[in-house]
Amino acid sequence: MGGIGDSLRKLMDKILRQPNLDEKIIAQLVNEFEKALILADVNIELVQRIGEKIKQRISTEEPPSGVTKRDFMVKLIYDELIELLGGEKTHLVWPNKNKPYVILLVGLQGSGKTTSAAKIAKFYAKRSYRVGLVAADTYRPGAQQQLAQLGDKIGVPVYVSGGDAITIAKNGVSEFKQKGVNLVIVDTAGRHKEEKELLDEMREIAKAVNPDAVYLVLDATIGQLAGPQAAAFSRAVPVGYIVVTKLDGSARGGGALSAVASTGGKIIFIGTGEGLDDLEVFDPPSFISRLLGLGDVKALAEKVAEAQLNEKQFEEIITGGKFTLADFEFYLDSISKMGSLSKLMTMIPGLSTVPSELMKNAEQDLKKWKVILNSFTKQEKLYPQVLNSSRIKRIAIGSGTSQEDVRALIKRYEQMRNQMKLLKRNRALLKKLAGYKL
Ligand SMILES: Nc1nc2c(ncn2[C@@H]2O[C@H](COP(=O)(O)OP(=O)(O)OP(=O)(O)O)[C@@H](O)[C@H]2O)c(=O)[nH]1
Ligand SMILES: [Mg+2]
Repeated sequence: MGGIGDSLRKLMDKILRQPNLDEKIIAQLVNEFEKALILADVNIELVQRIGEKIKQRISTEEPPSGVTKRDFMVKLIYDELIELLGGEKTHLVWPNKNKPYVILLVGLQGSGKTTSAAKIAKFYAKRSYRVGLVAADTYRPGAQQQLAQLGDKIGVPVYVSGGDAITIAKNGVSEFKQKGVNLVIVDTAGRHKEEKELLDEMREIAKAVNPDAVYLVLDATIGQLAGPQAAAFSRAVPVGYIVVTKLDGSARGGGALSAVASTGGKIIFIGTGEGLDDLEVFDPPSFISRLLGLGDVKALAEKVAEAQLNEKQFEEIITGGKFTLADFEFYLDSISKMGSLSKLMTMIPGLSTVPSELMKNAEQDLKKWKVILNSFTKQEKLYPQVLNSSRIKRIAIGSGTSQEDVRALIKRYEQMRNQMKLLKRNRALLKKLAGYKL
C-alpha cells in the first residue's frame, strides 16, 4: 500500500518486542495502527471498525496453545488487513487457449491503461499465450504510437489504424481472432473531465467488440476516490476486474485498494512501477505479509524462477539455519539479475524491515560489494567468524577499497543474518496460526 509499509513494519516490530501486552499498551498500539491506515487514506469508519475488532479479539480470545499474545496480535492484524483488501482470493484468470479471449481496458486519462495493456500482454506472452494489442485511442495524438512502441519492446503485435475508435477496436479484434491469437487486449482513450463522453465511447466499444472481460484501470494516487470512480465506470460498462496502478509511488494506495474492495470490485493486477515487468497479480495474503515485513516467499520464488536462478539454493538460504557470506554473495548476484534491489528487498523475508533509506545506498553499494567479496577466501565466506583485522586489511588492499568499506559490508551481512532469524520465527508463526503456506 505504497508508503504505509514502513510504519506498519515498525509497528509489527514493536508489538513483537512488547514484554507485556496489557490493555493500555494494546490500545496504544491499535491507535498507532489506525493512524497508519488513515494516513494511507483508508476510510476512517472502516479503520475504526477494524481497530475495535482487533482490540476486542485480543482481549477476549485465547491465543492457540504455544502462541504468545504478541504473536496472536500480529496474526489478528494480518487477518484484518487481508479482509480489508477483499479476502484471501486472487482473481487471476487463465483464458482457454482454444478460444480467443478479449480484454477491454478502460479508465480515466493518465491512469495507466496503455502501460498496463503492455504489462498484461507481456505477462501472458511469457506464459505462452499468443497475444495481440489493439490501439483504439484516437483521442490523444501519439497514443497509437505509444502502444506500438511498447508492443515492439515486448514482441507483441499491435493493431494500428486510422478511423474512429469503435471501428479500430472492432477490426483489430476480428483481425487478431482470424490470425489465431488467444488473447486480445484493447487499449482505449481516457478523458480528464468529460467523463460522460468517455463513458459513452466505452459503451459503444464494448458493444462493438463484445469483450470477455472489461478491466478498469485506476490510479492509486487518488486514494479513497477510487471507490466512487469504480462505481461510476461499473454503471456504464460491465467492469469485471480492476487494475490499480502506481502503487509504488503512492502513500494513498491503501485507500485506493480498500475502497475498491469495499465496493466489491475485484482487483486482479497491481502496477508497481513504470517498467513493463512492474505488474503483480494481486494476492492479498502475499501483499499483506510483505507489507507487515513477514516477507513474500511466493512472489520472490516467482521472480527467481523468471530470472532462472537456482531456486533450490535460494529456498535453502531462506529456510536454512546458516546464512554465510557465501549466501550473502549469492543473494547479491541474484538481486542484480532481478532488477530493483529496493523492491526485491521488500519481498525478501526479514529484510523488509530495513529502512528504505538504507536500501537506496545498498543499490549503489551493490557493485562495490561484489568486488570486495571477490577478495574473500572461500574459507572466509563460509566461516565469517575467522575474519580479523589483518584479514580485513588484506581484503581491502586486494579489492582496492578501504577497510571501512570491508567492515561496512560485514556489518550489512550481519544485519541480514540476524533478520533471517527473525524471519524464520515469523514464518513458523504464520504457518502455525493460519495454515497459510508462506
Ligand atoms: N510509477 C508508476 N507509474 C506508472 C504506472 N503505471 C503507469 N505509470 C505511468 O503513468 C503515466 C501514464 O500512463 P499511461 O499508460 O500512458 O496512461 P493512460 O491511461 O494510457 O493515459 P491516456 O492514454 O492519456 O488516457 C506514464 O508516465 C506511465 O509510465 C505504475 O504502476 N507505476
Ligand atoms: Mg493511453
